[in-house]
Amino acid sequence: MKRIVTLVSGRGSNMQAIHAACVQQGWPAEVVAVVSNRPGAGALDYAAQQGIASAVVDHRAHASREAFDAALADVVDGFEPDLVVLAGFMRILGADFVQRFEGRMLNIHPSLLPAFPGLHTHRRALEAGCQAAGATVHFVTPELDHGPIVMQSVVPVRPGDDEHTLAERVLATEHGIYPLAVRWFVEGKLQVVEGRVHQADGASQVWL
Ligand code: NHR
Ligand code: GAR
Repeated sequence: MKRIVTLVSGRGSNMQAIHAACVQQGWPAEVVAVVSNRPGAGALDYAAQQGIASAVVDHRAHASREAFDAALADVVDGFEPDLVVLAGFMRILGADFVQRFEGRMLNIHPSLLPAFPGLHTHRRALEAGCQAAGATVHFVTPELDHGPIVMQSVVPVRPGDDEHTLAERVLATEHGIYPLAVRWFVEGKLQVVEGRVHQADGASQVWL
């Protein structure tokens, strides 16, 4: 069984989608922990309800980014993960943290990368006049939102959209693509060649 540790900061709907798919579809994997940098994160309530171990590493309790990263890495390592899944995790991780888990850490970012890395993606996509938006599952590398792309979803931008309506439309697709990407990882079906991700069965890596 592959051990999945999820890192969250908020409600954790992506973490829940992954946990539910893992249980319902009988993956050779288990979500062993939910780790949050925010004590009040809704994701922690879900973990408690489901009997998933959880931990809080509050970034405000650490004097520097390096100290936070080191504490977080120790907690995550303690759960002996085969895969670390960032699911709405909102702290930038330093190179030391990333290198400790490189090749076994995924993130979902709510834009069509390489467009709009960083924060406020939906607002920036609307301001740019984009006609399409989406989400990207990628391997985490030290450079923010720049790792090899596992899968993307595409949705239309509709007249009258604001960042909330667009975020909601994109989020619904995140709950489709993130569990699929994690399933591929735990089934050993992802291979990274020259910075590009191949799916062993030739399954489509875009959700339209
Ligand atoms: N770390 C690395 N090294 N590489 C990535 O690809 C990462 C990462 C850490 C988080 C998720 C993320 C995203 O998908 C992620 C990807 C937070 C920020 C940010 O600016 C940016 C990107 C992402 C998450 N955070 C502020 C900070 O100073 C704090 C914001 C807040 O607390 O609300 O860390 O886009
Ligand atoms: C998701 O839309 C995710 O893509 C995004 O935050 C939301 C978290 O929702 N992530 C980022 O913006 C990372 N910077 P969730 O907590 O319900 O999964």
